[in-house]
Amino acid sequence: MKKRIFSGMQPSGEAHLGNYLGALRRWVEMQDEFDCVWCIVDQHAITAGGDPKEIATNVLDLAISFLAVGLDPEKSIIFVQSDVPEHTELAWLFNAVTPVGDLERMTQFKDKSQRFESIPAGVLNYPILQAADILLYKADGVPVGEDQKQHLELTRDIARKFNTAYGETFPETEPLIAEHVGRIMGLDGKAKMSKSLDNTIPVLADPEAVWTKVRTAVTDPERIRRDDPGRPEVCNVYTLHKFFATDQAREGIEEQCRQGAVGCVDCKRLLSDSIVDAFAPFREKAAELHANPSRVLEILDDGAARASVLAQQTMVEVRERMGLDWRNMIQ
Ligand code: AQP
Repeated sequence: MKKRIFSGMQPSGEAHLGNYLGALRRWVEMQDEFDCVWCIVDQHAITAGGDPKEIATNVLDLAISFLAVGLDPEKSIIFVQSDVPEHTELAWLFNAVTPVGDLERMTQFKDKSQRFESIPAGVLNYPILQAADILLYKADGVPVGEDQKQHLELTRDIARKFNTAYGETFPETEPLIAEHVGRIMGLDGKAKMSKSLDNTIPVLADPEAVWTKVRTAVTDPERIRRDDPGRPEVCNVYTLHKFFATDQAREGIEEQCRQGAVGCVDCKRLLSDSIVDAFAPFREKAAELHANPSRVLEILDDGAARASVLAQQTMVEVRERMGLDWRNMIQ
């Protein structure tokens, strides 16, 4: 039997280079080898509020991005979290086995809670819903970026605690974090590229929009004049070139940067052009899908129906184990 893989992405803005390199590109590769379930996690995107209209539009846009980069509904289940209510049911039940202290020590909670005067409980409980997303499908592995490693450890703890309290039910899911792409840095070169930090390079945007973003990227801060020798090893633009340029082109950029023969603006222009070229076929496919949203909705409906079958199987088991299948249990 093929191993089951689950992963999700928030519809909280345009898919960016970090999402693509750290997640989507790998998801596409995994489809032939594994039994894959890919989810648009809209219930995560509302944990800290948000404009309802924007979230709804983002769901459709993210579904289009999934399909445009090559996720294939013939090979994988592609669906929206809120279409399968068992996610929130299981999350509630996992509250019974999750210590509050474990949630409070999550780095992402500590970082995000700084942004609020009054912290929404959803920001604290987010990893419980994430554990439910994954364990509902009894996933063997979850491809994620490094930002999610700690949450995945918590998912394993929750599975262990549930199994100890109620009997063997859930696997201990493995985080699948790829080398080199686990943490793509944002345009500021300091923080992880992240939609909520507005430091992203969108992957399906038109060429001008890509350039508008890339031109603001921070480079080597010690390089003041154009002919100052650069230090590619500290420059995020150079790091990003590695994902797009051939070995030969990359070596050329590195050498010219060290000699001060190529300026940072030219280097960013090269990067922007490479990104625009690399994503051209995906942009084309996305435009086709935008013109035919009913096809996208069909795919999501079918995905939700297939995901529901798996989710319901797990919940029958969980309800019985926890004493919630009470009508049958009192007979
Ligand atoms: N910078 C990144 N480098 C590598 N992988 C990344 N991922 C996200 N950013 C990077 C991976 O993409 C998948 C989807 O994650 P997400 O929807 O939480 O992405 P986000 O852009 O980080 O979203 P937000 O809305 O801005 O959320 P926060 O602020 O929570 O990060 C995951 O597999 C993730 O690891």
